[in-house]
Amino acid sequence: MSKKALITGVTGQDGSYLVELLLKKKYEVHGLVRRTSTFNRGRIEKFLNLKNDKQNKKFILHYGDLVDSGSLTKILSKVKPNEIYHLGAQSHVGTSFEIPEYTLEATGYGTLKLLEAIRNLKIYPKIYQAGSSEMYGNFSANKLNENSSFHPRSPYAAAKVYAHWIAVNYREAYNMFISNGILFNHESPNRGENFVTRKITLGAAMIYLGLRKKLVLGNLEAKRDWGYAKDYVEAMWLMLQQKKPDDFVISTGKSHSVRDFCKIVFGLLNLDYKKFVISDKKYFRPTEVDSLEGDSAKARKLLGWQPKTSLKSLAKIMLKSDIEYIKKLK
Ligand code: NAP
Ligand code: F7E
Repeated sequence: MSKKALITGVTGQDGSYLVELLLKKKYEVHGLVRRTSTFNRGRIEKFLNLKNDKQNKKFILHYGDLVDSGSLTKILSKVKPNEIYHLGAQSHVGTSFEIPEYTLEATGYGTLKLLEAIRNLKIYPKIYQAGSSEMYGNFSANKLNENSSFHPRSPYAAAKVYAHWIAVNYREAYNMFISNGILFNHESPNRGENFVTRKITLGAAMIYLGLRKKLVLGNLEAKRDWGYAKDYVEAMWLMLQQKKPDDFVISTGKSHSVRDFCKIVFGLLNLDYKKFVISDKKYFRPTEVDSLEGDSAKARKLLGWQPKTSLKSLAKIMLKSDIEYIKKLK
């Protein structure tokens, strides 16, 4: 019998790559989706409309919401998954300053509601909890690993610290199999359009195709350790294939500034980014995380995981996809 997985956040960037990976591995995949007024299944549509009917039946969506514990209980008792990938969250750091209460509600409290529902139902799935490098906040001279301390610098990061520690607590208190991934930034053509890498590849593609003159960004000096989402969902899966739950940093170990990423992307089009990119204070955050660089030695050793995609290759993949996307729209 095939394993059953339930994904919260299935319509998001990581959800889309995880569905692909799990279907390839012959899982029956269930996804929690919220009701939205416009269609938001673009990233996973191709897995729902497969001509191959057999595969289609292996991917099933359920309406629910992380702020609605009744819906979580209903889905969990119906599906009884072997593995849960908890990716659902209000995941935009900048926006979390505008909607801090909702961010805590969905990202922090939503995690507690999910764990509590699982515990009360007396089901015993393996659970992946989507932690974030944003939890570290302040830059440290050393690369950040599982033992580095947290200093959240946004309502989003504070909510993720709560989610991380409540997951550790449920693991210790109730012996539940919960692994926290502490993932550094990961990007792809499926990245939301208001995260900086996608904003840059989409903006550069539009400038290249003559549809725009300028690209307005915020802080160009911030540095991030950027990897490819497709590589990172493999690490999530590997965490749940272990005998024991644990916490793992997933990162490339190399950081670059937003300015560097602009240079790479515009350079691929033989354009000088300085002629097109503007930095505007309106996109600066009240508190910024200046620099992040992760040490994923533990994951490399225990999971046998490693990143496969360089930043330049990632930029190429994203840019190519955005040029095709805009040409299609035109
Ligand atoms: P994303 O593209 O923003 O996707 C977030 C997902 O969460 C979407 O499917 C969204 O649904 C869903 N969601 C939001 N609020 C919800 C609610 N109240 N109830 C149910 N679902 C809800 O994020 P991502 O980049 O795939 O990231 C996946 C997870 O990893 C998130 O928890 C994120 O915080 C974390 N993370 C991401 C990164 C990264 O670099 N990408 C790094 C570390 C950690 P809608 O489509 O309906 O909005
Ligand atoms: O910002 C700077 C911005 O929004 C990266 C989420 O997936 O990764 C993501 O959070 C940096 C920041 O990602 C713009 O100030 C400059 O320093 O792409 P971002 P993030 O905040 O790092 C972590 C690991 C997560 O967990 C989150 O869920 O880029 N920046 N100019 C800009 N950022 C945005 N969004 N837009 C700009 O115009």
